[in-house]
Amino acid sequence: DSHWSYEDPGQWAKHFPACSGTMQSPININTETTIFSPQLRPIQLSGYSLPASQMLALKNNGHTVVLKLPESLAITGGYAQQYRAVQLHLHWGSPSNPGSEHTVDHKRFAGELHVVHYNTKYENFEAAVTQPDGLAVLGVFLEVGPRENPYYQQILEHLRSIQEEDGEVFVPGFNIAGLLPDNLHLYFHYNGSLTTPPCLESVKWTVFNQTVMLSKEQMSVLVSSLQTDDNHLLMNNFRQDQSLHRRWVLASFE
Ligand code: BO1
Ligand code: ZN
Repeated sequence: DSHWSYEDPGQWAKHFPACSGTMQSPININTETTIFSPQLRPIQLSGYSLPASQMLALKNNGHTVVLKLPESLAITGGYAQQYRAVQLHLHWGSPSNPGSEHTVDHKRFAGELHVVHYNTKYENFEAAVTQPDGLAVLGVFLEVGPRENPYYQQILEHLRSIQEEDGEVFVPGFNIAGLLPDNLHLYFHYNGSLTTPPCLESVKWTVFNQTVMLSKEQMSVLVSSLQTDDNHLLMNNFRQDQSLHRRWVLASFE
């Protein structure tokens, strides 16, 4: 699964045919054509506050930085079914360009956090990833603001020690919910895919309307700390937006 790169997304479908499907992610969210759905309830998280004694693996996999999450974290509201957390990771641009995957009215944000979960009715992530209701990913837009964000700092302060591909470090647990916006009521929802190969169309996406702020210094640590296999800086790890085809985007708010 490592013979793909952000340099040639046109080649992805050669090895991973799902990448040319009709329910791909990310998408541009056109706020003029979303459908207000009052039955979309606030996203409810449980077990997201972890003690510092619980160490978590943080890894540079050559495509992103991944924080492995214990299965005790779960989404218990907002979705019709229960989903257990697996990992979270980030997408970003370069020192001069934003790098979120989703865009809103064609605005690209500085970066994007993805918290990946699988439906508890399946045995594990591998079983769920091939099912249309298998995964729930929470997407959070990152923007540059005036203050250091202490929750993101729990990840960012370790990036220097995993600058090489496959570098891994164990970091103390913290309140993972602090990485998400305060307001979990306002979001967009649609059916899509993994945004990287194998691009499987198994993701019920939630993209929050409220953004999260990182300082300018934190954003520059994110975009300039990690390397890929060929010792180049790991930058611009976002996919271009994909056609909606027959899909609609729901909004929890008017
Ligand atoms: S994303 O959230 O749509 N950007 C996304 C994209 C790819 C994966 C996860 C989320 N990939 C999978 C790997 C599996 C791995 C799993 C959990 O992530 O294909 O091998 O087990 O880390
Ligand atoms: Zn992602």
